[in-house]
Amino acid sequence: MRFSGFESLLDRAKSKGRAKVAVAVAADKEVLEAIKIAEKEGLITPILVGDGEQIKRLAHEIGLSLKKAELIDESLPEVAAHKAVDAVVNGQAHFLMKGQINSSDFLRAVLRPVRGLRTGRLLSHFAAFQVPGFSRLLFVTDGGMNIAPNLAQKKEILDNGLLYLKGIGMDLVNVIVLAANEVANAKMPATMDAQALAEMSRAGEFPGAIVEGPLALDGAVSAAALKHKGIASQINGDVDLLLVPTIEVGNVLGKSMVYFAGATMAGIVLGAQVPIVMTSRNDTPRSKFMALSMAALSRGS
Ligand code: COD
Repeated sequence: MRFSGFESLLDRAKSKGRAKVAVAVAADKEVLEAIKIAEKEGLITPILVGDGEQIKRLAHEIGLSLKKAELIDESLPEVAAHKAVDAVVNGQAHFLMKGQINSSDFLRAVLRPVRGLRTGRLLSHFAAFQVPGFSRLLFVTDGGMNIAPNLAQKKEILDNGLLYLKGIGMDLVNVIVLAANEVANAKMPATMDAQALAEMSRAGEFPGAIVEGPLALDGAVSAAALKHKGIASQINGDVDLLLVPTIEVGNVLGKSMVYFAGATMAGIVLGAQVPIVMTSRNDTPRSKFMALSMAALSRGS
């Protein structure tokens, strides 16, 4: 099973019923617009944590009714992030969403040692892209949380991504571990890690997935490119999930798809007690709404 685009993902998410989402620092027009769409689609009921007056003013401006929403008035962003995490820990919310707050401050509240959302697993960022002209959703990890993961962390990042994709119904996942070329070279650590992960895959470490690497982006998405380069690949350009070597590679790859190719992106954090919607401040309301759908879909799986 594969997702042809966000609409197919949304259809499945809607079938799960409404979830309660705690939004950390919710006084943001785009965030509230995404909440408005998600509420209308029957996906969520919000708990909005942030500056109460601003939230009410923005909600009024965009025509979002707050009748069914819960409002927690807190004007300090860091404190609001902690109160939103509290709502999840106390069982009031099924998952969490980042609003108008710096990613690192938000993640520190998630990772707080006491009453945080840790599970003992590595938390990692996981993004989906709908790229015009590409036949299916393309997933990328980790372009948003772990800065320069080592091999063991890359394995955990991959495990998180595969657990998510299997949980939402994908039974076979094609993974390419990206590097700048296809030859393992000690001077390029990304190629060595990619080779090691591909070896783990051949040894059966990633059931339900084929993991290949090192491979450059062209060979990951194009059978013709592989043919020209004379590279054998079982995946043969049919990749579902790209594992990137560093946060910068993932961030630049994602923003390139959005700004050069007109892609829509949705991002969440995996590995915590609940899925966490972590979109970028420049993301459109549709992109933030799709991230809510991604989180809602994985709830309980
Ligand atoms: N998973 C689980 N625990 C973690 C993780 C993780 N990914 N990262 C840190 N921890 C734990 C550590 O084990 C430790 O107990 C505690 O958290 C603090 O660890 P530090 O000192 O390494 O963490 P910080 O606070 O300096 O940084 C953690 C961040 C997640 C904030 C940091 O990695 C970060 O800023 N990442 C980039 C986020 C970002 O800017 N993204 C931009 C795109 S939106």
